[in-house]
Parts: sequence; C-alpha cells; structure tokens
Amino acid sequence: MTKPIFGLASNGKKNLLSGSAPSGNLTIGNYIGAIKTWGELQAEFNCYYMVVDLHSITTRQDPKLLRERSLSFYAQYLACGLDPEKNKIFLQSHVSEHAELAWVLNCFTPFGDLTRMTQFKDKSAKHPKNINSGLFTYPVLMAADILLYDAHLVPVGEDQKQHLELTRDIALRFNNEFGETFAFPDPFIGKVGARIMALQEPTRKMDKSDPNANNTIYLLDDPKLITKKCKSAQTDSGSEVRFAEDKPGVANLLTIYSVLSGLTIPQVEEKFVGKMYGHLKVELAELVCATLAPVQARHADLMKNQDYLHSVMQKGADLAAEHAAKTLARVYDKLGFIPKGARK
Ligand code: ATP
Ligand code: LTN
Repeated sequence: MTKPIFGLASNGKKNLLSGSAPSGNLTIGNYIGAIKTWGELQAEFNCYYMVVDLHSITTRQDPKLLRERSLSFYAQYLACGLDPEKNKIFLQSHVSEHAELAWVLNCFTPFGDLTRMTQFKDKSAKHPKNINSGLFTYPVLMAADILLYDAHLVPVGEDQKQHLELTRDIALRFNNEFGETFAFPDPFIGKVGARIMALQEPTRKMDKSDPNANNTIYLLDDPKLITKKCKSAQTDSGSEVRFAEDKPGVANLLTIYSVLSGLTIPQVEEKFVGKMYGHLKVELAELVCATLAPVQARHADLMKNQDYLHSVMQKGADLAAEHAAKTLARVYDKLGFIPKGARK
C-alpha cells in the first residue's frame, strides 16, 4: 500500500505556495516564471500566495515606497487572475509564524549549506556595503514560508531551485529526528520561460531590481514604453529568427513570445520564417501589450478601491494564520516547548 500524503488540505487537495518580494516592480519574468503558472494551478490545489515583504528588506527599501509597492503587488496578483475568494492571498508580515518558524529552522540548517547558495553570492556581490545576516539566512525564511503551510508544490523560476533543495533538506533532517512533522515540497519549474533574460544583456536573468530599466518589462509599463524596450532589445549577429544557444537575445524573445501566445517554440519559429528580427520585435511588443492591457486596467480599478484590497488582504492573512499556527504548535511540541497557558 502506498503511504498517504502528509499534510493534505481538509478537502483532500495538495497545498501550493509561492511568493514574490516587493523589492522592485513586478516584471514579465516574474509573470512568466511564476505568476502565470500560479493562476493556472489555482483550481487544482489549496493555494497560498504571498507578497513576501519580510524577504524584501534584505536589501534597503524606502519605507513609503515599500508600503505602496506591497499594496500594488497585492492588486497585481488579483489583476493577473488570482481569486481571493478561492485562495489565501496575503502579506508575509501579517502572519508572525513565518519569523518564528524561521528561527527554529535556522537551528536545523548547517552554516556550510547557506554558504553555497548562489543567490547569496550574487546579491552580496551586488550590494557589497550591505551584506547583512538576513541576506545570508534568507533561504531559511523561505523554507519556513513553505513548510508552515505543508506545501506540496512550489511554482518558481529556475533561480529558486537551489532554495527548494535546501528546504527539502531541512524538512528531511527535522522529520528524521522528530518524526513526520513537515510535508515534503516539490518545486514546479516550467519547461519554457523558467528563466527570462535581461533584454539588453540576454546572458543574465531579468531582475526586478535591475538598475537599467531597459533590461526589464514591468507589468505596469505603458504600451509605448513596452514597444520601445522590445524594439531596442539586444539581438544577435545574423538575421534568421531561430532558437539557438549562440543566439541568446533571439532565443529570449522567442521564449517570451511562445509563453504568451501559447505556441510552441518551433511554431513561433515557423511563423517568422523568412522574416527579420525587426518583425519579431514588433509582433512581440504587440503581444506583450495585449497581454498586459487587461491586467493594467484591473490593477488601476483595484487601486481605486483600497478598502476592498485591505479587507481581502486581512481575510487572506487570517485564513493563512490558522494553518500556520497549527504547524508551529506541532513543531514547538516536538521540540519540547511548553505551550502557553498549558496549566491554568
Ligand atoms: P530580485 O531582483 O528582488 O531578486 P526577483 O524577481 O528575482 O527579484 P522574486 O520577486 O522574489 O525575485 O521572484 C518571484 C518569482 O519570480 C520567483 O519564483 C522567481 O524564480 C521568478 N522569477 C524572477 N525573475 C525571473 C525571470 N527572469 N524568469 C523567470 N522567473 C523569474
Ligand atoms: N525567494 C523567492 C521569493 C520567495 C518564495 C517563497 C518563493 C520567498 N518565499 C516561498 C516561493 C515560496 C524569490 O524568488 N526571490
């Protein structure tokens, strides 16, 4: 007999969790690598979607901007099609159990494992004046996010694969020592679009915190700007519209086109046979604008109704906190902490 899956929701569904940090504006990379997939999976799973504001302060944020952005991120999640009635959509800082479980998990994470995290190496190279401990232990907070909700599936872009492996190691280590306490999470990384590259430097990832805004298409960019950025994207020598390793610029544009159109890469190549890079850029710009127009319109409407946003945000956090409190109590019990109010 196969072993029952640990931590299923009361309706028998598996749990899914993901998040994005409000450390810059959401990009088409975040959309393709993560948020689009979240929307596609929301019917099948019991879903938790977060604005991971605690994570964002590993680099310095302007408090006023962070507040505005966190609300706008929340509205962008809804505008991208996440339904707050069917999913738990919330701000990480509204559920204090994240920070509490992170402390416990820090005590179950070897220092050496964290020194191998490539995101830490990249980010500390980018911010040499602020290599803080939070940046170093960031993956442990991410593990806490995931394990608090017994997440079985975690849809992310490829850059997060290593953090998912660390989470699995932590869960296994704890379960081996204390018996089954955490569900075991699987990453869900799309086959196409898991790593959208910077438009001007297509050998590195498109990042929301990139200081060169021409590298990035933001979900809220206006159509003129989107067109300008697509047209000025770096392409490669030659002129044939073909997906190849030695054509990273064209391959990146083809990938974006493929995901947004629903066509396969060979179908997109076929569409552009005999055409120039310029054609691809113009049609890509039209496709991106058409995809983002309804998202932008819904976002603008939602931002006019902040009472609504705050009320669904509160509900999302309350529901998430119920689940989080149960997991944390289970962990504290295993560790031997005396429950509050145990003896009245
Ligand atoms: P930062 O620059 O602050 O690290 P980020 O966009 O890399 O920003 P997050 O907002 O936390 O980081 O990422 C949210 C999700 O989007 C993650 O699952 C991440 O893997 C995915 N993602 C981010 N950038 C890309 C990209 N260029 N291509 C595909 N997926 C991406
Ligand atoms: N570290 C992730 C964001 C993140 C996340 C999570 C993603 C924080 N907690 C939990 C999935 C599940 C990043 O992309 N930078």
